[in-house]
Amino acid sequence: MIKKCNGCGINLQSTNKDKEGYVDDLNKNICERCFKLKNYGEYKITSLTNNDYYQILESIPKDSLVVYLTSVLNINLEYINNFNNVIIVLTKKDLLPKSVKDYKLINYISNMTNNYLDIEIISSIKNYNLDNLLNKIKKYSNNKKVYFVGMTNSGKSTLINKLIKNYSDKNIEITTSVYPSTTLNKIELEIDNLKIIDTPGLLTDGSILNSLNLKEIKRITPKKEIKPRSYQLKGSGSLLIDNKIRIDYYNDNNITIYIANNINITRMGLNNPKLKKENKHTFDLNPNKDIVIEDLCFIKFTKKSHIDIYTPYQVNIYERDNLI
Ligand SMILES: Nc1nc2c(ncn2[C@@H]2O[C@H](COP(=O)(O)OP(=O)(O)OP(=O)(O)O)[C@@H](O)[C@H]2O)c(=O)[nH]1
Ligand SMILES: [Mg+2]
Repeated sequence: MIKKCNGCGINLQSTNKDKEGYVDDLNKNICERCFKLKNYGEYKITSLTNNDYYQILESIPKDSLVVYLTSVLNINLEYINNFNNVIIVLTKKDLLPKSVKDYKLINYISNMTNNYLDIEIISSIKNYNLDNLLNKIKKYSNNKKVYFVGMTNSGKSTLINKLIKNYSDKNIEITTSVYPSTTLNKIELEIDNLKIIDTPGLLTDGSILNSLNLKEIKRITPKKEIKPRSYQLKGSGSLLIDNKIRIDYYNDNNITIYIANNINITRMGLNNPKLKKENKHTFDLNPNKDIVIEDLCFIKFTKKSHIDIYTPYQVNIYERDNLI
């Protein structure tokens, strides 16, 4: 019988050290990659691709309940229409200021899609709304398997670990990490009479994480409640984020930046020699729009404005209605 890694779901094998699932001894329950990630924070890049992960999601029976997770910092419902019975879960609420109300976030999501049975806002690390979520899953599961789906890093495995801890007597911990592609295949578990299946997260080409090394990924990932930084912009100028991403503005505006608290933001004149002109993105914003720099930050603009953004990274930058 093929044995699977308890940490990432990949088939264990003891023949090829460079391939996923390697263990020196098949009696072990987690692969070497998970062992090193859990114990030393060492991350090994995997050769699996988004296509591999997508195929796993395609095998989900159409009548199953899908718990579709997306982080409040990176709302992405790109794949939601692949599924019929969906509970949308916004994760990592603890990272937004406490003053942000759940009903506003729910309202925002309900304007993006109609394809859901319910919406829940949670924080796994703060145990926030997990009872409510479990009740909703029970309500809609129909005694069938329940699939946890979402982009990489949306917090699927962290949530399942919390459900195991809170609602079962099992002593299992799936591998989680700040890096992309931690879970590599399906992991099936029984929790409180529910059959729950973790899946590998999907990747996007536009994530800034694709351009960063492991140390930088850790550095830009918010760990605590974000303290929004507000600026009253007068006339024209530039904001330089982390000494790299340049945002040029040309009229008065009130803006707020939501980014990890440790990242530097400096204001300067448009002719400052520090400023470089790389990969230009231009936006003509109507009032009350956000600009999202995928997996780095979002910026709330209040007034109509023309904005030029220059970045050394290949990163997706897009506008949306104000989230907050
Ligand atoms: N602040 C905060 N961080 C969270 C929460 N849930 C998960 N995270 C963090 O988000 C990162 C990704 O979590 P995972 O559970 O590994 O994400 P995943 O969706 O399983 O990712 P893949 O396996 O790659 O698809 C980790 O650094 C977690 O600690 C949460 O409720 N709050
Ligand atoms: Mg995972």
